[in-house]
Amino acid sequence: MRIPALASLALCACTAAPRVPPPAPLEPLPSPAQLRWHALEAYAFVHFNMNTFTDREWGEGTESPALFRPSALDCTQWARVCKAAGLKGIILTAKHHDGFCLWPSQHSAHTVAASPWRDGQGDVLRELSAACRAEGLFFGVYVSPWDRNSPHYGDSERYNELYVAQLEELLTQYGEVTELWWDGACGEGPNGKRQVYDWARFRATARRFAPEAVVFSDVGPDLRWVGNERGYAGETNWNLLSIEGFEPGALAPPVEVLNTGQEDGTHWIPGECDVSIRPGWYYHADQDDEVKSVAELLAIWHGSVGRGANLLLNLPVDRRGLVHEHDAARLREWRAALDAIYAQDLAARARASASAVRGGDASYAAERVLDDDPATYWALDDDARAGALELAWPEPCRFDRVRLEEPLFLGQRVRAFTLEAEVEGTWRELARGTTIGAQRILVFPEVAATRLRVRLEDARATPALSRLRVFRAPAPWRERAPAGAPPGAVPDR
Ligand code: FUL
Repeated sequence: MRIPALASLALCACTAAPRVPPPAPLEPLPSPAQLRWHALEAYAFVHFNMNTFTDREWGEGTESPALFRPSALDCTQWARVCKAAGLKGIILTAKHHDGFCLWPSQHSAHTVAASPWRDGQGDVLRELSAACRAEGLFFGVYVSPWDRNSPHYGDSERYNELYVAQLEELLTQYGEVTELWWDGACGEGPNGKRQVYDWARFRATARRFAPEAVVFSDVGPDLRWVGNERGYAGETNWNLLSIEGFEPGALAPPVEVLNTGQEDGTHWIPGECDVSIRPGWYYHADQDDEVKSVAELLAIWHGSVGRGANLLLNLPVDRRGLVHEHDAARLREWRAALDAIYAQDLAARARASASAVRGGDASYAAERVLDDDPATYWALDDDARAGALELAWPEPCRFDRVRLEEPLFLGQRVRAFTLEAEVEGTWRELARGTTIGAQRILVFPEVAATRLRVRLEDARATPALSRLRVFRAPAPWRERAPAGAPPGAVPDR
């Protein structure tokens, strides 16, 4: 799927050119591919491979290819389930640690070509990439560098050569690959030899064959692991990370750093939150009744997307080769809840004003946060580090959540902000936070307010806001403040 580039949107955003030049972009900045990625919000992981048939999470690499025999594999079903759930793409485990390849790799004998499935003529990647294209989803691949089957694993140079050749197959034979996903696991080879991955070469290979793809690992180069597999980014979440001297796996930065990013990080490497809809990554029939609840999935979405990260939600496809009915039903309920919660932007009925506007130029006025054009924004003069924006309603407006966005193409800026509401003539604090980034969602017990104020209190450079939205969730999903929780906190797990 092609996502429109923000850069080209920017060209047609304002009919009247601004009189005052925009704030200078603050480095580090996102690449065009990263900016497109930020707009995706949520997409699916699919763990489906040899482990599906052995009921395991990690295979040994000695499994017989004869075991791989899905009875009714249908990638169109996966794509339709994902699309209906609002998930924007699918990243498939093309090769997991046991080394079995879901495509007929010329560089391994341990592949679908040696299996009975489709008489050895099948190629799951071909079927999935076609299904994704047909349904308007992006397609991505997980390719484990750890390969417990390869006879060359541990013979570092030889195996790196083979791995690079497999990357080339994956990145050139299936149309556009939007995301390439690397975990950092590096176990011992069959002879006890330690493999040393050539990450620099792997990265260069990805750039060569898929320059438009975003590449995920603990330390990027484009997306970082968020430090846990529960689906939660830090409440403070910088898109910035310093990677000098670090590598994926054992040499990665501490998980706390990956969780929050670094305000003074040297590279733009935003967080991606991976989590499975069931306890396991792979399908296990005895987990059919352990699909996460809608409430859990909503909390995960708010803990990832609502903190400026993206959500990679795993679906363990079953032995038939289908997304199980329980998972598909739960995804539909989850999407219905999200659609109901975010159905109506109440800011559209408000009047916007600001404590100050950049150079007094209407191009940067408060109401720029009310349109859904990501290229327009409210901005302040260069020397400002704080400012306030207000919405006013003619009648009290009931709401329980606010969504904020920064114009990321200018770099990530805001370090501290507060939300306040005027309720029956008295101002009260609703929530406070640190970073905003791509998006920050604050949830709080419902108020009926005549005014809402976003007070930007501190920033790395003059702050700006591109969007402010206000919502009221239907009763079942309305926030009930957990005892002792700070105002505005989204319940964590
Ligand atoms: C990890 C792997 O070891 C797990 O099996 C799973 O694939 C997870 C998403 O990444 O590194």
